[in-house]
Amino acid sequence: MEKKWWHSAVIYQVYPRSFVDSNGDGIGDINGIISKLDYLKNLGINAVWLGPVYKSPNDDNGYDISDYRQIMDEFGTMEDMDRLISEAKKRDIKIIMDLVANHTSDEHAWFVESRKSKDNPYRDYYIWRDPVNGDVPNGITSNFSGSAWEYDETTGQYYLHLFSKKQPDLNWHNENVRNDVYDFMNFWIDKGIGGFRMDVIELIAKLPDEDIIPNGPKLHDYIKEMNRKTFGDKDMLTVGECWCADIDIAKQYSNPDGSELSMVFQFEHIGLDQIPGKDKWDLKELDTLELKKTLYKWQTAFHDDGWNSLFWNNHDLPRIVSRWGNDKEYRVESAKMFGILLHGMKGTPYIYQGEELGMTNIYFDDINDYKDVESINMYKDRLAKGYDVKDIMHSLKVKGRDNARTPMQWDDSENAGFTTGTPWIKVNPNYKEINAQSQVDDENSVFNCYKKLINIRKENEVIVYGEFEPLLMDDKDVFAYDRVLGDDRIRVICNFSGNEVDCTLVNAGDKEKQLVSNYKDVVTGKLRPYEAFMIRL
Ligand code: TEU
Ligand code: CA
Repeated sequence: MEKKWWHSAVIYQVYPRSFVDSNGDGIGDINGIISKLDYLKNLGINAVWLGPVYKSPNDDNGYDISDYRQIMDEFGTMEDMDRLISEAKKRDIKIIMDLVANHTSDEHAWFVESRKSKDNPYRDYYIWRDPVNGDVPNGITSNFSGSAWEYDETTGQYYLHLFSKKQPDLNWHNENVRNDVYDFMNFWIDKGIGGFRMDVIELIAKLPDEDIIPNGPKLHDYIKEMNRKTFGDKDMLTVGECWCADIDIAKQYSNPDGSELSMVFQFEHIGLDQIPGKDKWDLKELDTLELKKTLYKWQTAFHDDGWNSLFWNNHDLPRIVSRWGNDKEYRVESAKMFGILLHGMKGTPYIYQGEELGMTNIYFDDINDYKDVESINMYKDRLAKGYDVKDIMHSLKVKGRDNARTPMQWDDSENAGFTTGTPWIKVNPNYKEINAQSQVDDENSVFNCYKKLINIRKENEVIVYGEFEPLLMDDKDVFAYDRVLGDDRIRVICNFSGNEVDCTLVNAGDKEKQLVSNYKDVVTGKLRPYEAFMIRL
């Protein structure tokens, strides 16, 4: 397979609103990000996936865009953005932009026009339908609760919104829509960005009348067309967000012939702690054997015919150390275990801001502390449906997206060094204990474990291109595997549990062959709670 820079790269996701506030208004901004580029350089990452920074009324924190060619007022100016790209480039860091093109804001000029009249030139940019028996056109529901159809008085029709009603879905079957999207993509490509993360890209070719939402029949035609008309001849990283991709679909997207994308985010492992067929809020305990089977299935799926992305976290997901680890007495050990388990695998790893510090979930008790439209809509919806408020709050604590969106914890000063003003969302009170300042120079910190993992990938081709060989498939506690390239064999061993467990896969005395570990010394024949290491055999 032809080698690509993004095969050996590690990507760091910045959620701009919560990263660093440079001007005291309580909202993270572009100048704040620039001020932390040296921190990111020190960590060793190669690219930043930057959450949306385009002009937006912020119904969904920038995933509702009103102008793709301007910067959100709160985040700064286009000059700031150009400087971010060039300052990052000086440090060999590429900027991957978030491409949110399944929908726009209802305040985007296209939609403002579209809703004016049935014969407006922009009418067909969105998806409009007549009422059926005085009600919604069909039963499609929004990802943010309730019907996906919103009635618009002016013309007496409904428009489709798969997310909030301030996020009308674009009609990708209209060629003008597609060309306008390609135009603004090229506008950003010309600025020297390193690629795109494509928001819910699998939804663009929907056929709402046939109840086909993800993976519409024309999806891959559109992606190939986009590729040809925008990034196809550039050396860019492109990653599609694909909740419904199976292995065959992922191979199609990530075909090494370069006709579509570099890779996709698939979420099969992420859905394992919800009741099958229900919502993410309907909780189920994780079955670790199921998790192992899922991870290993994807690890062994590609042989020079596709590429994986690797992640535990993003801005939509709870913090992994709180979710499947232990965010109390074994916070440090379990945070490192997740890092070691993931970064030994084949694919491109993504680190979400604060993951490298072992940041935890927030556990708000008051619904008014939640800012996320998804959480607030779910709360109202379930309350109206008669759910117990205690159960609703519990689901939010476990799965709410705001868990990942509390401000980055930089130091132990007020508001964790995120802002000198009032933060837009509460800071996690554990910032005095968990913050970057206390970790950067501590060789035993989670930060330095991640730094080492990033470096291991750079120095060991076997981690990038080696085959993946599963071990201990039936052990519910120990996750182990080998990576093999020629004569080089690296073994990764992780205790996924908070108990001491037996393990005879390696001997004590092998400490010097360990590339990274989360305990200082070695013991023989067993693993301590969340113990994890990589060892060269
Ligand atoms: O997410 C897509 C998506 O399906 C999630 O919102 C999902 O419904 C839920 O969060 C999973 O737990 C993308 C973005 O990542 C998200 O932040 C946006 O809100 C959404 O698209 C709409 O643009
Ligand atoms: Ca600010």
